[in-house]
Amino acid sequence: MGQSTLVLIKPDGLKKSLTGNILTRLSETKLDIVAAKIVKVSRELAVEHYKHMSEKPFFAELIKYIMGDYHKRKVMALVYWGDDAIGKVRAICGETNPEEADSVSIRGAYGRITTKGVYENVIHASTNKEEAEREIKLWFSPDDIIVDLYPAKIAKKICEERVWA
Ligand code: 3AN
Repeated sequence: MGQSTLVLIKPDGLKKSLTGNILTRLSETKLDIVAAKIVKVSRELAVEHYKHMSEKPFFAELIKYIMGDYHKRKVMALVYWGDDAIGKVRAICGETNPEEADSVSIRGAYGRITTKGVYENVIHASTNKEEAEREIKLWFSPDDIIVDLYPAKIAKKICEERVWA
């Protein structure tokens, strides 16, 4: 069964110039990339993405980390699609704790634990189908994705938007 999953190359991954290595590792899955963009993460987006962690003692640090306070103010967001996408991507990412992650996994090879105790683990990947849908809808609009993953509707825009001058 085809599945979609959100992948984020976090600010430490971009700062350490790991984008190429990470995308190469992920290409082993033979999944399709159906959306990709570079995002300057707002506090709102960061808090919404990690809302399930809001009670954790390291939450404030986690928000600073994903917003790029410690590295670069950018994240690369991608949607991968294909057979068992969630499991395949998470297997290559490795365990959440980079010290427990298999050393050949992305997190095992490139992650670290900061002196403040936050796992800087280079990459995020959705944990299950429900989280994948929530996260993809949070990070991408329907028109950013080259396939129709979820039902969408036409909304009349009443707000101003920037266009090329
Ligand atoms: P995963 O990203 O593997 O799904 P989550 O959702 O439990 O893991 O955690 C979200 C992020 O919070 C992790 N990627 C990591 O940066 C950080 N984190 C999780 N658990 C801890 C912990 N025990 N100590 C410090 N940071 C953590």
